[in-house]
Amino acid sequence: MGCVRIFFLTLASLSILKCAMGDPRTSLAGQFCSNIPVSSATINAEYFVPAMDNLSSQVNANGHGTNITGENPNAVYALAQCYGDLSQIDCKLCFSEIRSQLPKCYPQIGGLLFLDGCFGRYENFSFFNEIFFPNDTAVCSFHQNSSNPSVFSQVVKEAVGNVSLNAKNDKGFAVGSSSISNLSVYALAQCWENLNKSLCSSCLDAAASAILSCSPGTEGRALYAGCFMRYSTSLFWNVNNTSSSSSGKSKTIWITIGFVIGGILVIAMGILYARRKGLLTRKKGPSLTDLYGPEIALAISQSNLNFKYEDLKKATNYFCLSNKLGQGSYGTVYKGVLSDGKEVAVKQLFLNTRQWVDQFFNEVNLVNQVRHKNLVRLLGCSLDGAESLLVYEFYQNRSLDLFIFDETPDKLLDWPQRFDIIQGIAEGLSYLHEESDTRIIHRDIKASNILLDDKFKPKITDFGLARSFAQDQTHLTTGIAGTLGYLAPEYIVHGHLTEKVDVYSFGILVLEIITGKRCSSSIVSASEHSLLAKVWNNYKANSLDNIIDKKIYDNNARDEIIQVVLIGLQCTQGDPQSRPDDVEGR
Ligand SMILES: *[C@@H]1O[C@H](CO)[C@@H](O)[C@H](O)[C@H]1NC(C)=O
Ligand SMILES: *[C@@H]1O[C@H](CO)[C@@H](O)[C@H](O)[C@H]1NC(C)=O
Ligand SMILES: *[C@@H]1O[C@H](CO)[C@@H](O)[C@H](O)[C@H]1NC(C)=O
Ligand SMILES: *[C@@H]1O[C@H](CO)[C@@H](O)[C@H](O)[C@H]1NC(C)=O
Ligand SMILES: *[C@@H]1O[C@H](CO)[C@@H](O)[C@H](O)[C@H]1NC(C)=O
Ligand SMILES: *[C@@H]1O[C@H](CO)[C@@H](O)[C@H](O)[C@H]1NC(C)=O
Ligand SMILES: *[C@@H]1O[C@H](CO)[C@@H](O)[C@H](O)[C@H]1NC(C)=O
Ligand SMILES: *[C@@H]1O[C@H](CO)[C@@H](O)[C@H](O)[C@H]1NC(C)=O
Ligand SMILES: *[C@@H]1O[C@H](CO)[C@@H](O)[C@H](O)[C@H]1NC(C)=O
Ligand SMILES: CC(=O)N[C@H]1CO[C@H](CO)[C@@H](O)[C@@H]1O
Repeated sequence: MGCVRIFFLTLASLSILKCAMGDPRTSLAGQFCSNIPVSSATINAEYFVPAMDNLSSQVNANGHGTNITGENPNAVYALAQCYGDLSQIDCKLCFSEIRSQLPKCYPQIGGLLFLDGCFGRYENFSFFNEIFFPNDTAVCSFHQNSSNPSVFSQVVKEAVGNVSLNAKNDKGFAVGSSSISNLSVYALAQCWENLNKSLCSSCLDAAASAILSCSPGTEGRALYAGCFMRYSTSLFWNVNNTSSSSSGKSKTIWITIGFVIGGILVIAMGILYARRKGLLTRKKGPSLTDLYGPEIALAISQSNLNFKYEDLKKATNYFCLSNKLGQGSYGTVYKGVLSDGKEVAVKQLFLNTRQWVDQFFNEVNLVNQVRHKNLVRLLGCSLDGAESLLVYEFYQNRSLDLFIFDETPDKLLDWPQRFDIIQGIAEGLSYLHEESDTRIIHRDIKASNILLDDKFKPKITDFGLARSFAQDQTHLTTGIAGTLGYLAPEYIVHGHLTEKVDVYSFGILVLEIITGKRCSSSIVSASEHSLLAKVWNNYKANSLDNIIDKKIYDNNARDEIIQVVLIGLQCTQGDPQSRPDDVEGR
């Protein structure tokens, strides 16, 4: 094994980890996108950002909010609701997840997103009084855990009945539990606060009757357009709340976060202003000169980084959904085949770069020069169409998450392959941090951002451009980019961005690769919440063998695997100073 120094893991660092935060419950309960694509002339993305900004300030103050921005038919109607037991800080974290995940519906014109701690929706029509939608559903766990299903069903019925009754009588939110002898069931009910009493009641009645169909499963969730309900055999809600009406407890944290959020707002307003000033709708393909003036147009068109929008549109079969590869930060990625037969990945950006195109182009140019065998190459961009596009190399095996979390045998990566992947990611990251001319902090290292080529060599994608999306002169970030679960505590709480943030995410990723478990998988019972906590517990109990993915466990490799687990733990220490600088392994 390589040169990574394994520090002695002190008890102090363990306690830092423990006090990281409460539980914002950001695991996914369900996402439903509308089936109407945005027609290219009516890009409601223009209004999405300001609508979310406005919602964000309402959610911070009240735990919920609604907003309408723009004019029909392009208007954005948006709603967000935190569930009543979340503390103010957990509510913020949950909403920030909503804000970053909702655009995954793009280019569909709207969508609903249910997380376990909050809800968000946006559409181009008014839906604020809707309590049903076509995909209303109960999501059940089929795991049963009761020697006596009929008694269990009785307990579920009582818990659900009590919370829906209490929620109707008390501002649309209630938690509660019921038990008979050694059986306990915990339940939560939440109506969106903009609904009047009668709409709330109807929604809760429907949700309650739907969720009962989950019994005797150990978990049930009802997802309705106007309310959310859940029951579980484990206690999943926060016992110690600081409900939205209670005043801030820890002022220092609020000030820091306020500062960060303020920063996001200022930047977003800046972008908005810049965009408003510019070209809102444009039907026929204008020339680069029309768009950007002769000087920039000349620079772009003479560059070999320039792709034509029309060509890429054809290459991706008009951004056909069957070509969709996935969702990266800032946009949807499609597979494309250029006229010369070359396969590429085309990212359709959600944000419009038009007003800062020269700067954006510089950044593309810069990132194009960052070359390393473990980094995905950015081939160029297109700036002359309805949306800005980025063009990347295409890799046959898509992304790492499709392999390590998959149970099917033909997707199995053995230990030597996983070890090579870890090693390759470490080398790529080291290069970004230290050896490339532009020092780059990735900010969003996670399994889905690691692509695999036909020989399963890892390639890090989605790096570099975060800088131009969130201009960042100081060390305070302007927007918390990244994915909860992979985010270092100091970055979430203080917005403090250094290479150590990547080192932390890398550590989480290493643990995922070894355990085959996601750090925050969807619909898990509350008890299996944190992968990191589980690994620590096994470390303390001297039983790390338990956490190794059974499919790769092998006596000969065991020592090496354990050593890599320790590196993962080393990288995820709460105190950034205790994390290694250099994750490269050779
Ligand atoms: C959000 O919109 C409301 C209603 O127009 C307005 O009073 C409030 O100031 C807005 N908040 C922000 C942060 O723009
Ligand atoms: C929605 O947010 C925008 C941007 O802050 C604000 O101008 C508008 O007044 C808000 N509308 C409503 C209905 O809250
Ligand atoms: C929403 O957008 C679709 C597609 O652009 C359009 O057909 C529809 O009329 C819009 N709805 C409203 C209420 O404007
Ligand atoms: C929503 O319902 C429609 C038809 O009722 C179905 O085609 C679609 O797959 C559903 N969407 C999800 C996410 O379940
Ligand atoms: C829950 O409901 C049952 C009847 O279904 C009732 O006997 C019990 O008192 C209720 N408990 C609470 C805490 O409301
Ligand atoms: C609950 O108690 C019953 C007997 O009283 C027993 O059969 C059952 O296994 C217990 N269940 C659990 C989960 O402990
Ligand atoms: C089964 O139910 C018991 C009692 O409610 C609970 O303590 C235990 O954690 C449950 N086990 C699982 C795997 O959910
Ligand atoms: C609640 O709102 C709905 C829809 O706006 C309306 O039809 C209904 O009359 C309202 N009910 C009450 C009691 O205000
Ligand atoms: C709630 O707060 C009390 C006192 O502050 C503490 O003793 C208890 O452990 C807390 N409970 C949870 C679940 O955090
Ligand atoms: C559900 C619940 O426990 N709500 C409590 C949250 O905390 C406030 C005050 O801190 C109480 O008033 C609520 O009853």
